[in-house]
Amino acid sequence: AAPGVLSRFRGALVGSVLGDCIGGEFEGAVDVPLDRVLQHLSALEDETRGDGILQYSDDTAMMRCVADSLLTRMAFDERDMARRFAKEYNLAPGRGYGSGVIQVLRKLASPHLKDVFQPAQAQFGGRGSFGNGGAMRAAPLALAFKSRADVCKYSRFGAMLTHSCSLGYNGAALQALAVHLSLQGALALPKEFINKLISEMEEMEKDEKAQLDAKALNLSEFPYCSRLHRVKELMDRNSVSIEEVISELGNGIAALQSVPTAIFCVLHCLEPRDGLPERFGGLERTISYSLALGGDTDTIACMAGAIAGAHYGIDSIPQSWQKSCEGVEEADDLARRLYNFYCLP
Ligand code: 8NA
Ligand code: MG
Ligand code: MG
Repeated sequence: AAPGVLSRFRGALVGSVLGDCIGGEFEGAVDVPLDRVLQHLSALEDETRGDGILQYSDDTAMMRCVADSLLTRMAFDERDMARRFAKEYNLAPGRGYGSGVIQVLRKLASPHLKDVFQPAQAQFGGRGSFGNGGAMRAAPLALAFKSRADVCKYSRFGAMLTHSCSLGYNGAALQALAVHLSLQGALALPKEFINKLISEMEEMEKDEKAQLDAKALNLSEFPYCSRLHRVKELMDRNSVSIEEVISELGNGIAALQSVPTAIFCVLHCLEPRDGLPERFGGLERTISYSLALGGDTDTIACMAGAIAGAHYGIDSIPQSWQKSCEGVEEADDLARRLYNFYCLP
């Protein structure tokens, strides 16, 4: 039976934390053999292993700020969210933040700051960050808003607090939309799922700023749409190598090189795949496959984990994985509270 809505909410936020914690092991690695991924995963099932719990990184730290802010303010409040990012960074600066975003977080801590979007706009010579930091924390926004238009609008605003380049905030909107559609069961029809994402991104990328940013970065027009078309082509193929996925979609810290990749991981792993254990369910396949791509593994697995968790629900996630990762209980609690706030009549 398809999971219920509460199970999907919990799966989304817990799946995101698992991807971050489990993916941290391979962050930045160029070549990650599937054997090593499976070894890392089977160690999670070993209760006697001595290396303790896997810690979460900036991805989860900021996702928690987004959820806490939405729950406390009962709406999107950019000043409150900015303050939480700054406070969280100040309390735990060693969670692996991107080198650029640290400057923004320091400025956001100033009590004299008038415009909370200003520090992000000053990044990279005024061009703004195109990193995946807005997208990695976008999942709670997909749980908080009922309409697709609101999910897009607020995930873009939420990202703009640190990422003012349209590639950065449109990537966040794409990730939030993918989670939102998945919560509604849309992955039951994968072709329609990807087509919906393409048509939403067409609207977003028509925007003048999006056109200018793409040109300034020497990208084709409609960069997200063209990546999503590549995702669609790869979906149609019987076999796809890891190398092809990396060269067609990317595995880097730019949102353009990681959000469509995460979406592909989920779609590709809807079915059993060669090299992955038969006993693995879809969420386990999605996370293992994301790690095998190498590159920004914690963030790609975090984003794929949120989309997959929304599709398969909380009961698809092995207890041993949940017990191995820091912050799972808190994420579960945030998901339940978002459900209570926004889903009950
Ligand atoms: P960010 O805004 O600092 O962007 C990340 C990086 O992307 C920057 O440090 C730049 O190198 C590059 N970049 C972004 N925009 C531009 C631009 N306009 N021109 C030139 N270079 C640019 O931080 P973020 O929040 O987007 O980063 C998210 C990633 O950082 C996540 O993957 C997260 O896991 C983390 N991360 C940490 C490590 C680590 O050392 N632990 C490594 C990679 C990523
Ligand atoms: Mg990280
Ligand atoms: Mg990362």
